Amino acid sequence: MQVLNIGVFGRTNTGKSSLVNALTGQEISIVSDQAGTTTDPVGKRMEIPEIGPCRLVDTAGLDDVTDLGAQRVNKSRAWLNRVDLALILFNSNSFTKLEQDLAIQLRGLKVPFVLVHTQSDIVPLDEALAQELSEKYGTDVLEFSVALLDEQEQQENIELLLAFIIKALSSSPLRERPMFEGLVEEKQTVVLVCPIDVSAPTGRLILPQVMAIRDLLDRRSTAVVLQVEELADYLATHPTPDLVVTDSQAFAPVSACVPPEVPLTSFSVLLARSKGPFAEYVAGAASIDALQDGDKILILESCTHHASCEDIGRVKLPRLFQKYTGKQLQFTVVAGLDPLPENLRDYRLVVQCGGCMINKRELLSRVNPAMEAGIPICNYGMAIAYMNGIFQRSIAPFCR
Ligand SMILES: Nc1nc2c(ncn2[C@@H]2O[C@H](COP(=O)(O)OP(=O)(O)OP(=O)(O)O)[C@@H](O)[C@H]2O)c(=O)[nH]1
Ligand SMILES: [Mg+2]
Repeated sequence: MQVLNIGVFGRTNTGKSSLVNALTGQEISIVSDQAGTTTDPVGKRMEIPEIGPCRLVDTAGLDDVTDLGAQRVNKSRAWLNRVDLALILFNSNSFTKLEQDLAIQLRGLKVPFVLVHTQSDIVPLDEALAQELSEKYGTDVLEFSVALLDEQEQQENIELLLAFIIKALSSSPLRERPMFEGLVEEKQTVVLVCPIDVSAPTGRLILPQVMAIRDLLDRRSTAVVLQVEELADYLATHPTPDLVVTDSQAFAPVSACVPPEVPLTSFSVLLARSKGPFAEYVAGAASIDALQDGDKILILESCTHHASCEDIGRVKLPRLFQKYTGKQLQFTVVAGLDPLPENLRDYRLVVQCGGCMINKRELLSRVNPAMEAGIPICNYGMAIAYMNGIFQRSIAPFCR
C-alpha cells in the first residue's frame, strides 16, 4: 500500500513541530522556543480521509546555524526528493528568499506544495501578501495557528489545513495507479498464483499480493488465490478466469498451464504499471539484446534487507543476464536510498527493483536521473520476463 510522504519545511521556530502535533493530535515532536529543537527528520504515520496512509515528516529548520546545522539542513533537504506534498511554513508575513527558493525548487521537482502562515494568532496573515503568493505560485495560502483560544475555531483551522492537504494530494500525479485500473471490472475473476517456497516470508503474503487482493476487493471482483500446483486443476474445473497473475519466478510453468486466449501477467509487471514509468521500462527491456562485453549495468534496490546467497539483485539477476546475453557484464548494486554513482552515463542499463517498499515519488527520484541521461531503464520483473521469453505475453494484457 502506498504511503504518501508529506514534508513540513521552513525556518527554525516557525512552528513545524507544533503543526505536526496539532494535525496528528499527538505529542510526536518536542516543541520549544529554542531555535533548532528538531534535529533529525521525524516521521509519523497517519491515515488521511480520502487519501489513505500518509507519513507526516517534521524536519529541522532550513536556516539552522548551530554547530551541526549544516548536517541537519542537508538531512531535511534530502526529504525534498521523497515527499509527495510539501507544506512550506512561514510566519510574520516574512516570505523571504529561503521560502521563495524552496517553492521554486519544489515546482522544478513537480512536487505540489501548500503555503502555511503559522503563529497567526501573534501576527495575522496579510491579505495582500496571501493574494500575491497564491497568484505567483498557484497554490493555497493558509492562515494557521495552534494557539487559538476558541476550541471550535482551533478545530476548524486544523480541518482547513487537512482539507488543503487532501485537495493537493487528490490531484497529484504522484499518486499510484490502482493495480487493476482499466484491466478488471466488477464481477470478473482473477487468479493470483502465489508460490509459497523458501523465499516466501513465514506466515504472510508479500506486499504486491496483498495489494492485488485489496484492489480486487475494492473493484467488487473475485480473487482466487492458489499455488502453481493447484492451477491446472482449478482451470479444468472452473469457468475460465478473466486474468491470471503470477509471481514472475513461476511464469514458465504457469504460462504452460494457462490457455493462450486467457490474459496472463505477473505481479511485478502490474507493480511497474502502477508506480513506475511503464512505457520506459518496456522500451528498456528491449535494450538487453544490445548489451556488449564489458558493458556496465546498474542495479537499484530500494529496500534494505540482509543480502542472502541467492539474493535476486546481487546473484540471480546477474547470473540470468550473463546466461541470456553470453556477454561479460559488470554489475553495480546500489541499495536503499544511497546516492547514485557519479559516472551514471557509463552504464548501458539501469535495472530498478519493483519498489514495493517505496512510493512512486521515491521510485521516480531513483530512475529519473537515468532517464534524463538517456540510459535505458527496466525493472527486475520485466527484465526477468524478457530474458525468460515471457515478456510479450506478460505485457499483452496492457496493450489490448
Ligand atoms: N502563539 C503561538 N505560538 C506557537 C504557535 N506554533 C508554535 N508556537 C511556539 O513557537 C515555538 C516554536 O515552535 P516549534 O513547533 O518548536 O517550532 P519548529 O519550527 O518545530 O522549530 P525547530 O524544531 O527549532 O525548527 C514554540 O515555543 C511554540 O510553542 C502558534 O500557532 N501560536
Ligand atoms: Mg521542530
